[in-house]
Amino acid sequence: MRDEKYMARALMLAWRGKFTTTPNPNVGCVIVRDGEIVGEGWHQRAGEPHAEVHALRMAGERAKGATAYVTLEPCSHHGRTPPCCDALIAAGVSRVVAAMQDPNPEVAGRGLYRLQQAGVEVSHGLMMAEAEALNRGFLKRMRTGFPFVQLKLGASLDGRTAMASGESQWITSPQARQDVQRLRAQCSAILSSSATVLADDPALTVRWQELGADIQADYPVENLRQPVRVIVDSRNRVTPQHRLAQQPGETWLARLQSDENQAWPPGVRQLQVPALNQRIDLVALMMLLGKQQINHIWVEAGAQLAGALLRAGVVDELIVYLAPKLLGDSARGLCTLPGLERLHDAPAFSFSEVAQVGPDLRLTLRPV
Ligand code: AOF
Ligand code: ZN
Repeated sequence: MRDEKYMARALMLAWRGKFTTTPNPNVGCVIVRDGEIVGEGWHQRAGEPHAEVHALRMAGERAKGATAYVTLEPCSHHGRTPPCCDALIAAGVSRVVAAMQDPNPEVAGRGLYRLQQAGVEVSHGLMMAEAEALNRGFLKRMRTGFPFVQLKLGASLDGRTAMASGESQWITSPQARQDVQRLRAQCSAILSSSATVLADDPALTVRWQELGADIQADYPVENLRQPVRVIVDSRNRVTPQHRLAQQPGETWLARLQSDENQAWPPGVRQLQVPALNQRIDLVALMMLLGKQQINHIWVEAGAQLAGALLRAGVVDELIVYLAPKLLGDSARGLCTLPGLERLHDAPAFSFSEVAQVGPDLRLTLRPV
């Protein structure tokens, strides 16, 4: 019971890194001695100290004989920073409670094993589901090599996304669009298509001032990180003049063949991706993005790419903003899929959450 209270606090602290830690996971740590919290911390940014190190620094001498609650197994490897299990042993911590093991092959049980070998009492599995929810992208990439993919869609009550003319600003409410900004800010990469770039010339950036006063108060502005913008561009249609090529952060153009004749701004890279029927092989693209340490992808695209990703079976979660409007029969549909002969063949989903966001609904679904 008491263990749960401290682990809940460690989880809460871990979430504070949600905008900044990628490609590293969100991790929180609480150090307790004689029923008193003597140290706590969370991982803030890749390359910077891990959660345990922050907590140990705060605890100082009081870490001796204490219990450390960590939302992820303490690491055992030399990455950008030294192993946390060694730091915990050196500080004289006598018990470590981890919510889950770290599936990173560099760690994978070795952190807990080394603690145990050093005489530290070790357990794992407390509030594991909550710890899994912290790092869906990191954990999927470590386990499978693939990023976690969230597909965002905005639609009317009759499942339409734009008028026949293409007019689509705005079907959903300002509150829903702020919610989108908040989720966008947490991903490692935003995926879109050249069709969207050519039609709307979007910036695809996170705009801190649009995230809301509560977020701005809790997360200082220097934490700003731009997700990588990844554009499926099989016919090399994006140019250096498009807005997204000039934004802070990086833009990666997923192409069949790179184009050496254009002078790209410094943040732009061309990724060569294998073809499937003369288009970008989306499964190969996901594998490649996983290799580039992209944990979590947020897709904001039109009906074509949305349909293609669903058909390729690479979508882990759908986020649908549903506006209480009817756009009528001539309006455009949610995603392009080949016509089905039988209901039996219809792709099916299950709802995992329904929330109201301003006047709209946000539906969270998983493919079944
Ligand atoms: C921990 N505590 O707070 C985090 C851990 O390159 P590095 O040194 O930052 O190591 C990154 C890896 O360490 C990352 O892939 C994951 O396995 C683990 N992250 N481990 O003990 C932490 N962030
Ligand atoms: Zn560590």
